Amino acid sequence: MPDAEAPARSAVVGDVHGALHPLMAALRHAGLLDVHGHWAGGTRTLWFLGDYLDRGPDGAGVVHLVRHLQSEAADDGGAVHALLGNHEVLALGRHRFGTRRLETAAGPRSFEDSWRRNGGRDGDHRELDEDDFAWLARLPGMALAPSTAGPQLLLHADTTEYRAFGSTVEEVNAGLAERLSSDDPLRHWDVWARLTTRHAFRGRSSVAAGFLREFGGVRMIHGHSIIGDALGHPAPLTDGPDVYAEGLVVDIDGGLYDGGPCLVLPLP
Ligand SMILES: [Mn+2]
Repeated sequence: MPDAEAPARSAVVGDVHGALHPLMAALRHAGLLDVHGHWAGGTRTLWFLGDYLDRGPDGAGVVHLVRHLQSEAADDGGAVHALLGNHEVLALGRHRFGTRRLETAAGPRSFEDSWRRNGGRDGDHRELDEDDFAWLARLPGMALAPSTAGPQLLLHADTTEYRAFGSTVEEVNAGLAERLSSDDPLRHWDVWARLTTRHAFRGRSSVAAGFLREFGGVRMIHGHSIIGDALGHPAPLTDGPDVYAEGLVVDIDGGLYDGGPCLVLPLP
């Protein structure tokens, strides 16, 4: 008999955007972090869906927390996994290519300008070191998380543009890593542009079903698109994840930087 009081074996967290203290409070509430900021999840597994940086006060602090939890969880026989968000792609582009003028499909752009327009914070770039940027550049874009309900397809953005990088989870992750290690800023820009699109599955359960057939998983869980924006209410009124597309898709972006909650979704 499973113990009804036992915490879920795995949990998923959406976009943090520099909101270090609300994140820590939510992880403590879920029993995954102790009051000193150390891993308390034992052998449990925690997944982050990307967008650690920008908009909020301490994106670098969020990256450092995720990284030290990865190491502490591994020591305890647990695991912390982190996926790539479009804001990590932006931070990497700004770090590597700065103000260089790029002739993109959308017109002339620079990573510096786009980073600034999308909530980039100088403090984050002062506090991230080369090892942090190397870690960001290796983050996978997608993962299949096991659960008793079947594998859950985890990804940052609610977009089908991941198909441009590959047709399996492994291919997508290899394709992203190859592009993010490229010296060609336009290859890098292409990742940012594609992962910034959204709402591909809203009201389109057949698109969601096709995407799940292709990449695997009985359900997908994403962040990136604030639940309140999609449902037409202010972010602070969000009280839980939004399950849509006939139950095939779950949005867990509560809109932390907009005053919404930090949602921690347990997997069955
Ligand atoms: Mn995003």
